[in-house]
Amino acid sequence: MTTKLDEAAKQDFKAEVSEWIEAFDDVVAQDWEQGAELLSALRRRAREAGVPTPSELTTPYHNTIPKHDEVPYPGDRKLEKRVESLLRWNAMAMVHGQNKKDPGIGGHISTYSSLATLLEVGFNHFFRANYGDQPGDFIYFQGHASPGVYARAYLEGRFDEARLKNFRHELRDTPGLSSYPHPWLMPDFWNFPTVSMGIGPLNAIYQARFMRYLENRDLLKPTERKVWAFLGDGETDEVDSLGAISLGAREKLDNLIFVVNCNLQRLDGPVRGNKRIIDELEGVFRGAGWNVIKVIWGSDWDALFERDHTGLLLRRMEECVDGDFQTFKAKDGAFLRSHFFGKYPELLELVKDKTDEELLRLHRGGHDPAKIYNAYKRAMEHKGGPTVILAKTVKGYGMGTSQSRNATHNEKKLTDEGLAAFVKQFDIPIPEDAAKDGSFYRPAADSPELQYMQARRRELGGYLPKREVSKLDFKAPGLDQFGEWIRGSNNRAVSTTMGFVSILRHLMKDPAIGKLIVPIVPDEGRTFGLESAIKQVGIYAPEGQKYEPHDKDMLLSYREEQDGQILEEGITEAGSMASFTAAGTAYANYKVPSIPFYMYYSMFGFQRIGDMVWAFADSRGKGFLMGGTAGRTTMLGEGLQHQDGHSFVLSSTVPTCLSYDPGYVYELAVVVQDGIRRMYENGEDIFYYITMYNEDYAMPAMPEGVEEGILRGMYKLKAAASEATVQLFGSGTILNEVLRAQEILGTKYGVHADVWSVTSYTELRRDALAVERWNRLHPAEKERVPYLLTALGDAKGPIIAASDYMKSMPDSLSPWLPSRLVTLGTDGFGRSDNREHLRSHFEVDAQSIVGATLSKLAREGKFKAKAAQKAMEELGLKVDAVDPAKT
Ligand SMILES: Cc1ncc(C[n+]2csc(CCOP(=O)(O)OP(=O)(O)O)c2C)c(N)n1
Ligand SMILES: [Mg+2]
Repeated sequence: MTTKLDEAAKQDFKAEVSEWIEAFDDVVAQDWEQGAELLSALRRRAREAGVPTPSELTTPYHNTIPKHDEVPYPGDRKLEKRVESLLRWNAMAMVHGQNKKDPGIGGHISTYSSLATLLEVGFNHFFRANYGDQPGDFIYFQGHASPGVYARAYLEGRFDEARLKNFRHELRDTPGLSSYPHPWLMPDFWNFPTVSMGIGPLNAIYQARFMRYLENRDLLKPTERKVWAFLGDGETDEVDSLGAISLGAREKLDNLIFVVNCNLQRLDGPVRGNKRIIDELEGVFRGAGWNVIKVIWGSDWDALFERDHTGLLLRRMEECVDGDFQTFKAKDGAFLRSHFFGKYPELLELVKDKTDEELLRLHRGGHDPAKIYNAYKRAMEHKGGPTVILAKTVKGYGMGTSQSRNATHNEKKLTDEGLAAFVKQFDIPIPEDAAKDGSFYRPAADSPELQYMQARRRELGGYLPKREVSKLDFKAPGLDQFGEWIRGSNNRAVSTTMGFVSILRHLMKDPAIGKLIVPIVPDEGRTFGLESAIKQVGIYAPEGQKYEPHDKDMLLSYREEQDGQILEEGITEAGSMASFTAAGTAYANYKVPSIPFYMYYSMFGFQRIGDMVWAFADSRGKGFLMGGTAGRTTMLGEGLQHQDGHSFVLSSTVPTCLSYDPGYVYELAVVVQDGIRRMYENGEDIFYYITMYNEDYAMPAMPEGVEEGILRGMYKLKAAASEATVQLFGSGTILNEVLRAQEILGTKYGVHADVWSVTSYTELRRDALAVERWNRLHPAEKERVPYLLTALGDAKGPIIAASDYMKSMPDSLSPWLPSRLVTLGTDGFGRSDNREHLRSHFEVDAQSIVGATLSKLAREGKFKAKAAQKAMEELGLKVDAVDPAKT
């Protein structure tokens, strides 16, 4: 709709617009929230009337909270500043000193220098160490800011000087200080590993969600507890950082606060040199439904803004991109005057009474405690969704010539002059020589600043970070509880997946631990047959089920409940892994020993979210990763991207992960039972990776006395009819092929073989390595024997090992089985075809196992070579086919 207005009408209209704005200003002056309501009512009205109202996601480049809405700062600014200066110095001294005595040892100072005030306002006024008898706030620190967190523990008296001197010297006498937050290395201190960019923010979102899950399921008393995640602006480039933010808004996580340290730089240079990262993030977070609070300019800018009636100052800021802002902070006050204010005579006039020095010191919001306090306070009070605070800071703040330089991230040391200038700027009372050496400085415990600091922490319930694990009263169900699965399937053909789901359902009914089970699934519940579990315990949905499911009359309908037990994550393996992490560490963080079972497509596990698994292990996480649709040839039809033949190679790299490849449900049951006992009753910091297959076959009953073998990695499953000259190893579903091969070998070729079920190559190898190490270090003592060899005993002949995984798994035992071992496995890309063809292609079917056995016997002179060659033909083996590993 266009309307032609004549000149007079135009003027009239202009006046009307001014009147409207004035009226609006009046409302806002009284109550900004009413202003917001008015605007949204108008927008709604406009939409009803068909007037296009494109909504803008970004606001002008200034602070979200206007000056007149700020509350006064409640703390003692002078003492807090003093403490902060001491923290800055000691963090710097620690990194600097360490690099002086041990060149190249590394460390970071510029991240903390930009973050210090943001953390200090939290430590002094917000971060609670407990809520009565309940755990306190959770803080995800920027990993590279660790030196500052250590410096605080030093001032608090938690660390002594010797401890600081062991920063990045973890292998010396005094307990070390790890480079970054690692609960594995500092189990009394750090809670959350964050240093791999993106992992912290993602885990924080799911932590906040899991907290609500525990509350909604009556496992945790609701409190005002918050999850605070501090992240870098560069870190937001990681898909992990932003990929799950919509969950925060969708589930109304007002217990979640992100603080993005927008120092405009990452490692190499500016985050968005040609744009403004704060604008970009504002749009992204607001679009996802977050409450966004920008903290751009410090209080000393307020007066300038108040005097600038034309809006020119704001306009000038909006003409600048982050590359400009970075340059302004890297240069001096005169440069700022001429290049920023100098563009417009009116702006030069605005700052004419300020010296260059004063211009240089005009603070950014993220260095102003009053602005930060107001932002945090509003974030705490915000209801109905998460908040992100976008705080503008200076990277390398106070580091003289290093400040805001592209290379500042990697700065480890200052020059002597730089150090002298630093102690002068922050008024650290140490002699210049001591400054140059990077001497620490901690005032007397009864000094006003330390007394103040301690009083603030007392008020907030104690020190942070800290990690405490209490002994929990937990009794694992005994193996008798698993009787049904130990006795086999009565000839009914079932898969290990089906067996597992029925074990899971049974566990959830256990009166003692049932509630603690946390099933997690990324939109694959039906693939694993979870429908019955969905009906049994419901899917967690904080708002319940607002609709009537179309299948409500059916036996197994889709059930969402506010206290539902299953975490149905949707299609996000990373999000599911974050839930697994929150649930698997709840024993420490909430003192609730929840037991997560994360069931997923094994192909989309370790190789997709491997870094998160590593962080999970670092966190001392417990629980069960259940790799479903396992195996390169058992997962039929789906092809190259779906068929997993290598997750065990990856899982074997995680030191606390125990991996099992069970072929029978009783094996799986034994591992799960023992796992619950070891992790939760014994308190061992380990977790499990167990594969589940979807091939159906009759599950036998458990033979007598095989439990130890199952857990340690192998046991004899089926002895040969008469004395064996060959040993066959089988794992997972390929165990069936191995049993068939045993049969063919005996009946057709007169070769007798024992069959062994190998449940864990990883565990067998770890045991053998540990024994070997002991033998190496104790040459004068009687040699010990690895379990693998003890179990084999005097079993004769070559060993042919076959599994649905890569050959490197059995090959990892070759140091202890020299020349005896022949491995068959599924190296190479998968194909879409059926099991029979896949197993033939990858040479892991019964025929291939028979062929490999005869061939090995022939090489050893125990079977006629010609006969072996002929057997290949009889068995239908394509001896000249291209190697599947290469096709
Ligand atoms: C996944 C991952 N990739 C790369 C790195 C290496 N790295 C460490 S810090 C850093 C830059 C961080 O920039 P930003 O997030 O802006 O934090 P700042 O130090 O500026 O506060 C990089 C690339 C890492 N730690 N993790
Ligand atoms: Mg940055």
